[in-house]
Amino acid sequence: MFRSLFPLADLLLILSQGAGFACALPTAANEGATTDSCTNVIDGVGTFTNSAVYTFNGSTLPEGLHAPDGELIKDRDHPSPAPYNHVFQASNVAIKDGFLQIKVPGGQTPATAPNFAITGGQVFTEDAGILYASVRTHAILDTEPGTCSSTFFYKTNTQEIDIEFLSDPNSTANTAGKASLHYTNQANPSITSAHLPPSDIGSAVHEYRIDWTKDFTAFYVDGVLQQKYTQNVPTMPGTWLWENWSNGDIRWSAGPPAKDNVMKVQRIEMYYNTTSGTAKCT
Ligand SMILES: *[C@@H]1O[C@H](CO)[C@@H](O)[C@H](O)[C@H]1NC(C)=O
Ligand SMILES: *[C@@H]1O[C@H](CO)[C@@H](O)[C@H](O)[C@H]1NC(C)=O
Ligand SMILES: *[C@@H]1O[C@H](CO)[C@@H](O)[C@H](O)[C@H]1NC(C)=O
Ligand SMILES: CC(=O)N[C@H]1CO[C@H](CO)[C@@H](O)[C@@H]1O
Repeated sequence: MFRSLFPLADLLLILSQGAGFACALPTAANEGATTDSCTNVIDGVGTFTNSAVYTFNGSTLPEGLHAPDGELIKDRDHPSPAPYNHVFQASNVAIKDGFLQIKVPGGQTPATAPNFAITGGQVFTEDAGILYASVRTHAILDTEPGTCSSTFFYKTNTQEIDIEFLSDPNSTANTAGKASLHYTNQANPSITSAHLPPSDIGSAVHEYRIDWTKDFTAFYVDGVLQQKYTQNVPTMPGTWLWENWSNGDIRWSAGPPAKDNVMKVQRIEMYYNTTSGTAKCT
């Protein structure tokens, strides 16, 4: 049988966040993988065998990411219902001006809309086997009141790690009447806390980072630790997502927004392990 031999090309980069990673072409250990795997050592977090960097210079979503179309979330059927449902539409996801743009269009009238739904957008990794990661999302989060914009890990409602920005200062989940960032490990009950965002969250790119190991989750803004949890740490493999949505619930997203609310992602940098068998090192 043909065995391909690759030179071991070690590339050591020291990233600004203190992450060093060495990428290598396939070796005997991972021969047969569809793409290269690599060794990414993140200080204080651990080692990850996969990495992906997504930028949005083109006009379509990069390979590895997907935007669902027509996924309806029935918030009105919850035991504690929201006024409206929300639905993710691919038409609310655009790649424009170097950004992945996820929109909740302004001026929606959900009382008369199909399924009483407010439309928003979502993008997720096609890899649904992510198990432990350090994911950095460089984004501008819109302050137009009435949405929840987020980067998060999801498998089930009790296997979920979120950074969420609630843009309406009046959301009763926000503190002191200020639009806030919320860091959560979902479970029953969830562990969550609200933090004031950077003052220019709506106009400047900031780095929102979640680290997830078997022992903890940690939440960073621009490389500065905001929160660390050791309770409710997910243990199952799942998907990474980016979303912007609204369901009119004053206890969370509030809204819908009067004007367009557009979450703009400039760059996603992920270091992760996966159980899916599709190794990636880009
Ligand atoms: C990722 O997988 C590698 C190889 O199995 C392992 O050595 C490493 O500890 C894992 N990383 C984390 C954070 O669990
Ligand atoms: C793509 O976008 C990233 C981030 O916006 C930028 O740093 C990079 O230089 C761009 N690459 C090209 C080929 O334009
Ligand atoms: C928040 O509540 C205040 C006081 O009721 C109100 O003036 C303001 O318009 C509300 N903001 C939004 C975005 O609804
Ligand atoms: C991160 C985030 O906003 N996640 C939420 C997305 O919407 C679903 C359905 O409303 C919630 O269950 C998630 O918590």
